[in-house]
Amino acid sequence: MKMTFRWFGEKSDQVTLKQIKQIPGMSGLMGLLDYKAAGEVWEREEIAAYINQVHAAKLECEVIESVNIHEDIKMGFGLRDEYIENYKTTIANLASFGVRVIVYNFMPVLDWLRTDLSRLIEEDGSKSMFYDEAELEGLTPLELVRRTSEGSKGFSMPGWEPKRLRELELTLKQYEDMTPDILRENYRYFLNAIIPTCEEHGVTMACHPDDPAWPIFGLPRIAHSHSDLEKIIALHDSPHHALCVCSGSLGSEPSNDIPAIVRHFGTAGRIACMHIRNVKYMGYRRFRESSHLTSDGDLDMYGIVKAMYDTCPDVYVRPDHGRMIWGEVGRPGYGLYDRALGAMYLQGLWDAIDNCTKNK
Ligand code: DNO
Repeated sequence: MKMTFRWFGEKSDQVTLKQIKQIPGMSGLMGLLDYKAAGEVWEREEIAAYINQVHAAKLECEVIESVNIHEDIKMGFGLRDEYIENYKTTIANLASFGVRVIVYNFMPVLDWLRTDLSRLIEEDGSKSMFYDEAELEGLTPLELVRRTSEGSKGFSMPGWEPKRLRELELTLKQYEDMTPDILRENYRYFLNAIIPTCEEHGVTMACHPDDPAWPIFGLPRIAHSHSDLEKIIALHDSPHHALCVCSGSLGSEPSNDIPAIVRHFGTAGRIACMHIRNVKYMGYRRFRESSHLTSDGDLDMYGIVKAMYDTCPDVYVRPDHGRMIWGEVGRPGYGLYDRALGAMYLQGLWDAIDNCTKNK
């Protein structure tokens, strides 16, 4: 397990590289350029500016997240080949700076989604992200976008780039006749085009699952269950086409058995990295993000780490969203303190498993 942390760049993150470096066991980052719109080439100079800073802080940057896919690729529109060429250039550019894994998703229009980015947890006064399907039903997509941008306290939110959201109404309309099968075929087309480039440059693509783990606003979503992930892996036969298993995204749906998913795809050699966090169920399609501690939520964190230890011990991992605690003000989900506690908890589980295994 290589422990990493998400960092949004010097101008955009309230957390500093020095603080990240001081978290015990931190090997590097899962980085991103949060200002890039889907479809744009990530230029060498901008990648260099980000990664050189990371290296100067004595951290690695072998994973990059949120290289977002233009909707024309997902919808199979005429300009998709142009956007695919851009994507290939981005892969080669990232590889030349030592990037080995790219995390992306194939969710139509909207990336992850919550109905409240800062819900008070009465028991201890902390705040966490919260989702309630009943609340969502009363909102139009545009109202939800407004609510999310108001709740983000001026910070950029990954997957919620302004350009994409400006075109929201039109894009939602364009998806009206899209079925999951058509979406998967467009996905296959994309993979067939880019995976040879990944093979040439030693990069693995890691697909992030749908968050939450069900369709929203009637949009087709194809990455939220064990069988969905099987279908995705079957789209292209290469170890460079893999998964980013996100326990909290898949875990929003109680019927998803996360340790079993990790075991299955880990054994098949198709997990490149993991986002690990816990979820507390509060009713049907109603949940909040809890601390990483098993007893605070409903996921089996030991089972998840054990499955990873047994089947894919070398993958990159990061603690995922954290609560806001100790008065911290920052990007919802991406404060310093609770994510640092999460990193320590995951490493504690790992050490205990490692000790028991070796001293058996
Ligand atoms: C949410 C993140 C996602 C993830 C992207 C990858 O906080 O986990 O934004 O990075 O879906 O493309």
